[in-house]
Amino acid sequence: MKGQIVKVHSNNYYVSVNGDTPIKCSARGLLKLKKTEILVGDFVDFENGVINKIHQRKNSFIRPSVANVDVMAIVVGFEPAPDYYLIDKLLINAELTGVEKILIVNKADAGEELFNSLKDEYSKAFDKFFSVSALSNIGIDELKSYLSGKFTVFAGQSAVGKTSLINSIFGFSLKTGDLSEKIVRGKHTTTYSAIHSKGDLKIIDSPGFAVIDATPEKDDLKYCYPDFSDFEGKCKFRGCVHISEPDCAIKQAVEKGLINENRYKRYLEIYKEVLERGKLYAKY
Ligand SMILES: Nc1nc2c(ncn2[C@@H]2O[C@H](COP(=O)(O)OP(=O)(O)OP(=O)(O)O)[C@@H](O)[C@H]2O)c(=O)[nH]1
Ligand SMILES: [Mg+2]
Ligand SMILES: [Zn+2]
Repeated sequence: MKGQIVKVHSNNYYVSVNGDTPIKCSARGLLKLKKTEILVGDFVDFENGVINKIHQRKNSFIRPSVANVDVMAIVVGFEPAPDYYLIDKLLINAELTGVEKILIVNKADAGEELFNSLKDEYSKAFDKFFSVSALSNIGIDELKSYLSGKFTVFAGQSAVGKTSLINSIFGFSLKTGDLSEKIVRGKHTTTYSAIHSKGDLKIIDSPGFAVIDATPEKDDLKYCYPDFSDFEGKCKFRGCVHISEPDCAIKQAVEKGLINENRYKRYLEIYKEVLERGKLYAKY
């Protein structure tokens, strides 16, 4: 039988067939031997509680650890303060797979300042922006109708309100956490990814995280910036990576304010990181 993994928890895989109540399964020895990780969102063949085969994936992510999604929804809020590097790196990895990228700015009950500044800074990077409040139900209906019929993953820092949004969208009462407790004790409330679905809505709630790697090779990083695309190919040197080359169209566009300067500055830092990582791998 073919089904979809809706939850992975301590070597148990929960498989749902056509949205039905999930069946607890284990993985066939061979899959374990190959160290093939089975991800939430994977389509699998299973029989008598044993998964035999993972179907080819449309896409997959390491963090959050999910497969086959249509939309990467990055969730932020005014508290905890957004980690812009984390947002950029999530976007970079999403760009490599071609999934749709949306920004959900939660906690709008506290104002729309953050939403407006992020919308400005990331205007080219996201396909769509939402200002919502899980607690006050602001913007939830619009978000729901947009996500209807798409398979979405909620990703982002701990305590931004991913689970609170799931509760508000589906009318559930999943466990949410207290911000101060998370900051003081570094405690995450959601500890594993799981698909939640009802009608046409299908969303993965994932555990919050603080660090991820940008996965592209250094020369490909620039292609993960839609901000640059209008100016690509206009630099003096072919193969310009827009770092220190002369007559760089990207740098000129930054100076003219046509590309957001903060995004570009972080690009330089992320490029360095990717470069260092490449050197590290080359040692082995
Ligand atoms: N003011 C305000 N607070 C909110 C809103 N949504 C969530 N919160 C609060 O944010 C805190 C964290 O909420 P969670 O939903 O547990 O956050 P999470 O992103 O799922 O966190 P992890 O599971 O650890 O990744 C809780 O104290 C919520 O009450 C909102 O719309 N406005
Ligand atoms: Mg959560
Ligand atoms: Zn250039």
